[in-house]
Amino acid sequence: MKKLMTGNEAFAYGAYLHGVRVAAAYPGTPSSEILANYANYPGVFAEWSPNEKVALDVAIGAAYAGTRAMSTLKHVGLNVAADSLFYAVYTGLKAGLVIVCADDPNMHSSQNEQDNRNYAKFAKCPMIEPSDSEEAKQFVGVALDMSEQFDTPVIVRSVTRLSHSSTPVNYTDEGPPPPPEEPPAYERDPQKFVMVPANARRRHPVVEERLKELAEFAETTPLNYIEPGSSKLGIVSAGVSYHYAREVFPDATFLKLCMVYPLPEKLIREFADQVEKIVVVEELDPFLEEHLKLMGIEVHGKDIFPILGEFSPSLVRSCAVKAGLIEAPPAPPELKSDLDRPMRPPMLCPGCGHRALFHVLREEGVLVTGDIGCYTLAFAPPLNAMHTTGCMGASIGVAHGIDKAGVKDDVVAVLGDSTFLHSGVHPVIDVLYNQGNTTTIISDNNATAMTGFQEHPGTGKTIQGHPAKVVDPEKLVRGIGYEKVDICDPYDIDKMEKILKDHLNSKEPSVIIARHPCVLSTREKHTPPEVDPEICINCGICLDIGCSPLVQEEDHVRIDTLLCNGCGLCVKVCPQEAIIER
Ligand SMILES: Cc1ncc(C[n+]2csc(CCOP(=O)(O)OP(=O)(O)O)c2C)c(N)n1
Repeated sequence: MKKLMTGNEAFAYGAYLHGVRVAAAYPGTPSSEILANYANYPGVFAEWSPNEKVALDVAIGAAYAGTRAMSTLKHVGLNVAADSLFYAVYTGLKAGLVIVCADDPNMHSSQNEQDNRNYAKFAKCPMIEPSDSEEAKQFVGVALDMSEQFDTPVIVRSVTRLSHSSTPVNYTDEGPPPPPEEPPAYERDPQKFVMVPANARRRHPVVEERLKELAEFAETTPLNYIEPGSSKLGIVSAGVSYHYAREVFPDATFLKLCMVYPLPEKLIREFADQVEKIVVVEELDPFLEEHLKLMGIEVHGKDIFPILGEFSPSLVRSCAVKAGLIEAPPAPPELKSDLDRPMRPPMLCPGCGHRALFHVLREEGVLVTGDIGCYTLAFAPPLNAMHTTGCMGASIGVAHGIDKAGVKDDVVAVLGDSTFLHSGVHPVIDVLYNQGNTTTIISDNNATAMTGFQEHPGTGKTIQGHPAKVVDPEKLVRGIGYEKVDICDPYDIDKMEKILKDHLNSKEPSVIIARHPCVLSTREKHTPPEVDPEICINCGICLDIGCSPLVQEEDHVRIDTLLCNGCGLCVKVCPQEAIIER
């Protein structure tokens, strides 16, 4: 039987089918649905961990204990988990460990574009790359087998297009292998698992030797193969780019490399001998291209295709035409360009608590170091109320650094509740320990909203929706030693302003928890207010809160009652009292 599955559903199914019993992740687009789907299978343990490093350590622990394990993350998540990846490559494991890592070419939902194939080389960790959902399912099994055969974690690389597109998957009703009858017994082996320098020095040659064995494996594994075609042109490709290239160069000879690290040099040379010209079609970095060049093979790649962004069949085709590799196809029918569509910039939802908080921050004129979450949208007009954003958890350290540099502006750090628990705890410790006086504002909507409402340690529920202990940010920061901590609903604008002023005037480090539940999770809707056109002077002040139901008409503002959720923020900000609660 065949079933349409997204790449992420297929990764989850593959993990279940191939006996993964423990999986851990922190959400991040485009990888989040892998764990969310996996958690629905029977007889498995899945957890949302507070961050990717913790998740990978959990998976490593399970694999040390002889249980097949998986950790899934987005590309930047591997930056957070890299320390753990590197040690796990040294220690090896007792059972298979697969890390499914999804890159985001074109940064659909990310702060940077990075090609995590580089991590495979950097960490000396094998990597394989599926090109569709069927391969996604199968490759999880392949990775687990490789992991056990070579005693190393194996990374399976995805990209947004693969993770989120649906293609057919062979689906059986067969379940995974039956669970072991006895609980796993931990085999103590400190020489292998305690990476003090003396042991690590013994493990490094093992890693190097293993890489050689893996390179030999790459030569013969069915993951890498030549598809014969015209000898005039040879295409080297992997992952989703392979399908684009297949469409554009139907007659060429292909080298499909599903194992992208280590690479099969003999197979590559064999392929190179068969063709007159070699072109590498790969998104992002010239990873394969550089390897071939290092082997002394003449090859084209980034001289034809861009290093930036995401590929598509039409992009590959137009680059190939420009480079004279193929004839220009007949002109396609004219499509309406993007510019003809109405612009819909992303905006905070009507009723979002972040909006009320950032309205207050803007009114106070404070410098805001921001973080990553829905609230990052506050940087954009008309709010214009966030002045830095880098990566998750960066807001607090950056604010502390600005403060220590001697800047006289009032500075606050703002981050969400999920982000705080991901990577905000250590920087608040730093501020306290190093006598900073930064005010940290946790904009707490009781959700990991931006990535799809995954539970986190503050929500009181596990990934399966079971009740869990709540990690209360207030108790946490008080426990660390913060004495100045206040909680306020940002919709109470007057109180919020008062608390903010008080914290900014204080000489001690402090925390404000701006708490308002996410409107998308509560679905709370009140009666929309009304604008009295007789009173409205069209000053535009209400429009500055950036709420989509507020529409400017010729001589007054109108409220689109379908969109409005009746939060009443516009009522509070209107200086004319022209917006009236009903
Ligand atoms: C290292 C890393 N992991 C994951 C992500 C994806 N991501 C961005 S923001 C975010 C959490 C957002 O939740 P929260 O801080 O509570 O803010 P909200 O969106 O609810 O306002 C996640 C998971 C990321 N950008 N970087």
